[in-house]
Amino acid sequence: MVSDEIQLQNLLLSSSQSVTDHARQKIHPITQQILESGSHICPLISGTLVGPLKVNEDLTTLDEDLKILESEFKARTSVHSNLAHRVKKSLEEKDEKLITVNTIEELQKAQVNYTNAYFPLSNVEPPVGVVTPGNCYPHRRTAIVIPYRNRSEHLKVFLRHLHPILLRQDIEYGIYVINQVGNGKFNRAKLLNVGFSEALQHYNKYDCVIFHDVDLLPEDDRNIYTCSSQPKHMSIAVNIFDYKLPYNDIFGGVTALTPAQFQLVNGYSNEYWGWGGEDDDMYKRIRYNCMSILRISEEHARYLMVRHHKDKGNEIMPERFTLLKASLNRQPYDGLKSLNYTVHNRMFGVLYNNISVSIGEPLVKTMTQEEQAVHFGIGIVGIFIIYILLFKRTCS
Ligand code: UD2
Ligand code: MN
Repeated sequence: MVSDEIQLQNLLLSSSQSVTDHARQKIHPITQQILESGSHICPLISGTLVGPLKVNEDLTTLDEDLKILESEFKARTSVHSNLAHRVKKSLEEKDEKLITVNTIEELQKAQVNYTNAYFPLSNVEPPVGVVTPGNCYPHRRTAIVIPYRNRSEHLKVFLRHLHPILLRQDIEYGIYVINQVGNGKFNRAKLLNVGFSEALQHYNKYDCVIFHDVDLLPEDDRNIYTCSSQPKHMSIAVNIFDYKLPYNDIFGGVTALTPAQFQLVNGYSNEYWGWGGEDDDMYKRIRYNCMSILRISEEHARYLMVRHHKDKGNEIMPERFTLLKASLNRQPYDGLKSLNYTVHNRMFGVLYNNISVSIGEPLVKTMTQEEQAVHFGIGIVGIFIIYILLFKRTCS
């Protein structure tokens, strides 16, 4: 989906042939300056992409590599801080009045001296924790939300791998690690709901939210981290599935939804505690709301999943099939609308943002695999004892 803001920007800042003189007069002085100074709007497909990539899984240099990346980030200056601030200051000195115009319709209707129409894209600098391109003005803004607990090595490999790719893609982005506090049952879907609301609270200009497992590493930077007119499934070809879709309706791994698409389906269900089901539930929500799933070419959408065992606290949820059957009944109330959680800590950093949360416990307690095994064992022993008691021969 192309937001109004992007349409507006494209209209005003595309080539001079497509923008009438009348429209040009409506351009804010800051935008004018951007055009004149040669700074440009980031292209849809950046020229710096390299295509297929090798994933660096070497753990020995990991901490050192991240330190270097962090210091590079600290030294970066954005186009915002360079030009927009200077122009804004000079406007303020002249005591000019700025009028906010957010959409094309507003702009066209505006009965104002158009040269003072404020073009919000150009001079709003993003907060700490959002990375912005260094040499062009972004018009695509993506929040990457990661459900997380006890996977620090995976997270470091992920950050080292992903940042350079996103920088090459010339988008504005923030990475939100949503860390589930405590040893209770893991709930990936609820963490993703938390991440969605936290990211938009932090920076309300995101036009795309990508829900991303921490152990998945893209193997091609032509897999662009932005949203589409339909919800997008991005991890199509994953090494553990032999680079093929395991089943057609799969919607796990890495997915991209605009805020409007996510809100339309009321986010994820909060009821899937433990492994599995939450991704299929989301697939149903999307289809139920008459949207389709978009997939880019499997040549570009390749991912490597770092090998791992099942985590403690994320055992397979046996009740997931029962939940899935009633999925659409629950959709109107179970999701973003019923989301509750407690934030322990918010840390907005150079390389990522960490949000530690308590998300509660399942209403109905489910058994862990060990508990199931113990119950099964007790059952067998019980049957054996009953058998012995009933059929025991007594010798006189
Ligand atoms: C599959 C899906 C995944 C999800 C899951 C079922 C793909 C490629 N992946 O992954 O998206 O639907 O099945 O729930 O289709 N995590 C932690 N700590 C934990 C447990 C999980 O950080 O203790 C996070 C982490 O980001 C991880 C993600 O949750 O990548 C999914 O868990 P998984 O990797 O154990 O599940 P997996 O690989 O079977
Ligand atoms: Mn995994």
